[in-house]
Amino acid sequence: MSEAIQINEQLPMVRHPHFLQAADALIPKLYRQIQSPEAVIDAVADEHVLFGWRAQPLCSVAELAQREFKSGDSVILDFGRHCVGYLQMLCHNAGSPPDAPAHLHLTFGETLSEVCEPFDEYQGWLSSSWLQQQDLWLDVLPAAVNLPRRYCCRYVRIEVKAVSRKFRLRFEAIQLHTVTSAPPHCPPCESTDAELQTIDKVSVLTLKNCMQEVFEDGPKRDRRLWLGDLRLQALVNDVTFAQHDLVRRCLYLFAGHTRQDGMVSANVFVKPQVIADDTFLFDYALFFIDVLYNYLQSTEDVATARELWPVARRQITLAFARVDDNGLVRDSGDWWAFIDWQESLNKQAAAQGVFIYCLQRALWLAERFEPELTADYRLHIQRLKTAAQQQLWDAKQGYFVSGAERQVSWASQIWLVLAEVGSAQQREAVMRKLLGQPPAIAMNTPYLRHHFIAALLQCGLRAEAIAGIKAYWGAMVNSGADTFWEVFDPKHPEFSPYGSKLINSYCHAWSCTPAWFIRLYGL
Ligand code: RAM
Repeated sequence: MSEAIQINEQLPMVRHPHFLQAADALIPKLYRQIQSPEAVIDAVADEHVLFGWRAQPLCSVAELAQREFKSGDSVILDFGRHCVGYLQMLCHNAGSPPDAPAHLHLTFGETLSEVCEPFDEYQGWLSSSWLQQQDLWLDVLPAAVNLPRRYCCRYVRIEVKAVSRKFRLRFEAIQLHTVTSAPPHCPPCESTDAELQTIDKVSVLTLKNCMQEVFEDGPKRDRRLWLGDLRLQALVNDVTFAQHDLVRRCLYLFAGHTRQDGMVSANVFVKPQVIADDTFLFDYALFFIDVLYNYLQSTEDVATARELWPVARRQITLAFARVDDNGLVRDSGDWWAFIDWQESLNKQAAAQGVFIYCLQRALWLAERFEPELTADYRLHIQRLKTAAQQQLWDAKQGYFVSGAERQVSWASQIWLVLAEVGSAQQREAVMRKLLGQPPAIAMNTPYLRHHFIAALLQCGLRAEAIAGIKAYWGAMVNSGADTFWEVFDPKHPEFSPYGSKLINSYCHAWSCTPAWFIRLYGL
C-alpha cells in the first residue's frame, strides 16, 4: 500500500514567521469537564452486532469500588459516550502489605472491539503505536494515577497483569477529565425530523471532540490538522460553535510552513513546533482556497483574507503545472490526490472537478483582492470545463469517465457535478443515474459521501439528499455510533483502508457534516 504514503525527506521547506506568530496568538482555550463511568460491563461476542461485540451490564460503578482484583482479573468501564481526555483513578491495596509493584495494563476503545480484540494480532499498514494502551507499574500503594497521555474512548479496560499473591487491588474515583476547544454552548438544531435531530446531535459531538488546539482529523488518529478535514469542519463550525478564530489559526498554520515553491502541505503538526508534513496532495492544497473563501464569507474578516490571498493564489499557479495541453489534469499512479480511500479509484476526473471548483472560489477572492486576475481566471475555468465536457463526458453511458481506462466512478460524477460541468439538466440526470444505476467503483468514506450529498442538494434533489443522510449516517447511529466514524461500509463492517478496523478512527472530522446540511438547508 505504498501508494498511500509519501516520503519526501529532503524537500526544502520554508517558514513564514509572521504567519506562525499569528497562528500562535490564536491558540484556543480548552474547556474541561469531568466524566465518570456510567456502567461496568461485560463484552459478549455477537455476530449480529456490527463490529461483533455487545455490551452486557455487569455491576454498578459503586459496586466496582468494592471488588478486589488479583493477577489476571480485568474489567471494562463504559463512560456512556465518546470522550477525549485524561484518565485519573485511585488504586488501593487490600490484604497483606503490598510486597511487589502492581502491573496494570489499560486499553482504551472508541468501540468495544478495541478493548476486546488483541492488539498484538494487528496487521495494518499504519503504525500500531496508534492503538491506545498503557502499562503502569505502581511501586507504592495506594496510588493516585493521573495519566499524562490524552486518550479517546468510550470504553476502558483495566487489566491487572501482576500483583503478588499477598495482596489485591481496588479501583476508585475513576474519571476522565475531558478537553475540547468547543465552547459549552451550541445553538439547537431546528429540524422537526426526529431522526435528523439525532444525526445532528452525533455530528455535533463528533465536531466537538475533534476541536482541540487545532481542528484535529480524529482525536484518536491522526490527532492533527489535515486540510481536507479542516474544510468540512469549518463548515459545521459555522452553523454550530462558530469558533471562527480556530479556523483562522488553522489557515495561518498551513500558510506558516510551506514547500519552497509555496505549496501548502496536506497536514501540519503543531508540536514541538509547527511542522508541515512532507505529504502534498493536489486536492488538499487547492482546498486552502475554499477554506479561505468560506472563512471570509462567514466572518467578513477582510484583513486576514487579504493577507492570506497570495498563499491561496499560489496553489492555483502550482495546480496549473499539472494541466496538459488538452486542458485536463494529468493522471498518475502514485498518491497525488486524495478524493477517497480507494485503491482502484482513478482520480483524474474528480481532480479536474476539484480544480474547477477551487478556481471558481479563487475567482471570487480575486474579485475582491486582485481584480486584474479575474479575466484570466474566467478563461481558465471555461477551458477546464470545456475540456472535461469534451473529453471526459461519455454521452452513450451518461456518465463522466476518468483516466486512460475511461473508468466510471461515483467520485468522478460527484466532483464534476460540483464543478458545474455540463448543463444543469445533464448534472441532474447524472445524479439520478447514480441512484438508479450505481457504478462499481463506489464510495468508501463519509468524506466522499459528504460530496455526494452536497452534489444532490446542488442539483435540487432535496428528498434524495435527506434519504442519503438517513441511509448512511442514520445507519451508523442505529449501529450505536455516538460520534461518526472515519469509514463505514454497512455491507463490510470490517473494512479499513489501513488493513484493520482496530486502527480506524471512530470520531472523525470529515464525518461530521450532516449538521451542516441539516442546519444550512433547513432539512
Ligand atoms: C487520513 C486522515 C485524514 C485524511 C487523510 C487523507 O489518514 O485520517 O482524515 O484527511 O487520511
